[in-house]
Amino acid sequence: VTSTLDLGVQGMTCANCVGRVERALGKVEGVLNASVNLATERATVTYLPSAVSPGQLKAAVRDSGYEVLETQ
Ligand code: 9UX
Repeated sequence: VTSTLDLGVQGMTCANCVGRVERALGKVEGVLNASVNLATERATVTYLPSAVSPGQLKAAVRDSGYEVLETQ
C-alpha cells in the first residue's frame, strides 16, 4: 500500500533548492518518490504509510531548511 502527500513548500528560490528538498525527502525510509516543483512551490511524495508518517515527511522538509505551508 502506498500513499501520496502533497505539500506546499515555501522558501525555494533556485533549482538547487528543489534538489535539496527532493534529496531530504528521498532519504527518509519509506519514501518511494519525491518530486518538487519550483514554480508551483509544491512537493509530491509517494510513500509507504506503514513506514513513515506525513508529520515525519513535513519535518524532513523543515529540517532541510524550507517551510511547509499546507497539507493535503
Ligand atoms: Mo540556490 Mo536554494 O543558490 O536554498 S540552493 S537559493
